[in-house]
Amino acid sequence: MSRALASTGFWGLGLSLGVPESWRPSTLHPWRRAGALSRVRRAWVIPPISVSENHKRLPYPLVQIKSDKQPLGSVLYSIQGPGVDEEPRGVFSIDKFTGKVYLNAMLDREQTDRFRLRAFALDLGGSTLEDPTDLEIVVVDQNDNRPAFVREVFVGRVLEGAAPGTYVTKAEATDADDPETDNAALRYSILEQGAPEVFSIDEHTGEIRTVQVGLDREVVAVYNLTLQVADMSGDGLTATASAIISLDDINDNAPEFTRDEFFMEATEAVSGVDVGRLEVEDRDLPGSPNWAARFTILGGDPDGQFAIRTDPKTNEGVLSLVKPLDYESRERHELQVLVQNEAPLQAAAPRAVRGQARVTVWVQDANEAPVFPENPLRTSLAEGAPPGTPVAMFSARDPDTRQLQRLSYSKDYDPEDWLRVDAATGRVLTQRVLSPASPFLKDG
Ligand SMILES: [Ca+2]
Ligand SMILES: [Ca+2]
Ligand SMILES: [Ca+2]
Ligand SMILES: [Ca+2]
Repeated sequence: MSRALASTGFWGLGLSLGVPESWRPSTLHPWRRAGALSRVRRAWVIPPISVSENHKRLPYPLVQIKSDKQPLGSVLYSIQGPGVDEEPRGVFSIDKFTGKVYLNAMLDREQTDRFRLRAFALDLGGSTLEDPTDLEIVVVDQNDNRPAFVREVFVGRVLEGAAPGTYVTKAEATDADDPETDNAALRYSILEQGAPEVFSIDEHTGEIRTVQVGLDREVVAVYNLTLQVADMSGDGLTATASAIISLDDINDNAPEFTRDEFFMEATEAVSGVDVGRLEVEDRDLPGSPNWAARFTILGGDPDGQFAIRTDPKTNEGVLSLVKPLDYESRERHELQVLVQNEAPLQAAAPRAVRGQARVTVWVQDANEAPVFPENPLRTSLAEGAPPGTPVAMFSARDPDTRQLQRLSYSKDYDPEDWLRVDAATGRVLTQRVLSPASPFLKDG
């Protein structure tokens, strides 16, 4: 508050604030040197009058101007300009008899940092005693503005494994105070980040960079930093913001099978069916090419009977049959299977322990029961038909086509022993005259 505000060269005009009421303003002779200098340059040589913003004791005497022509008679002083009779009106006034200039309102440097007034000296008759002269009033800054970050959250991204010193993002703050002074001299710092220190900030530029080697997304994917900015070159008013820094994934983890060996069973003689699933793990970003598995059958499938596709949801390998297996020619298949990512693995990534697995597929011998295409078979017969009348012809099918099997037919339930079945052909004949009164006939 009570900083020395200005001392103005050869005029010896010194103003300070916070002094007692009895303080008398310095006297300024704005016209005294006028004659010695050219008219054009005259305004330049009158030193500015400095006054601090936020001055609360009002009215406050700023300066007293005097004309050397006063001995010739009474002088009437007046001022004009923005701050007097132009907006903002009434900030300054002058005692027309004494020439004392008063400040009447609290100043805000951030709104108006200087006032240019015109000063007049007239005789009592209203005639000009002196040429109008300029009075410049400079508003001196106080640190009355806290620095402010331009946003609450700064977002940054950096590849995991990036070299120390890699640029991540830039924090930025403003301060409404005078940029020429310490009041707006900002310094950035990181208040909080997880230990150990992972990021640094340039205190002058706000640039955030990596510090550590071996940033690993699979350990910490997102960092949340608390940033601070302080004026007065770091010792003044402060403000805080966050920086959220995400590590972008690289493919630094090889996919691995969860087991060294998988066992499955597959039915022979079918194709286009799934046999089983191969579970894998990959620590990289799920759903990304760094995570997605690709399977290769390295050996054990000389006839190309197997294929492996990836389940995009689970990343499992789905083993399927593209050509039918044959139990009789091979009961067991042993496949050597490799898993890799869609994206190439980083050269520095550790080698996979279970990058390969053995898959044992046991072939199931298929011997399915024959089936009747029409079951039950309904038929009708004339009443009193003689024995030997054909009733129906059953024809069953055996899906077990790869095995030589003979079908034979026989009857199972015939309480009144009416029918006879030809075991080889499946033909059914009557062997007695059917009685319509029999409780075993339906609908007569
Ligand atoms: Ca400030
Ligand atoms: Ca200020
Ligand atoms: Ca990976
Ligand atoms: Ca990774």
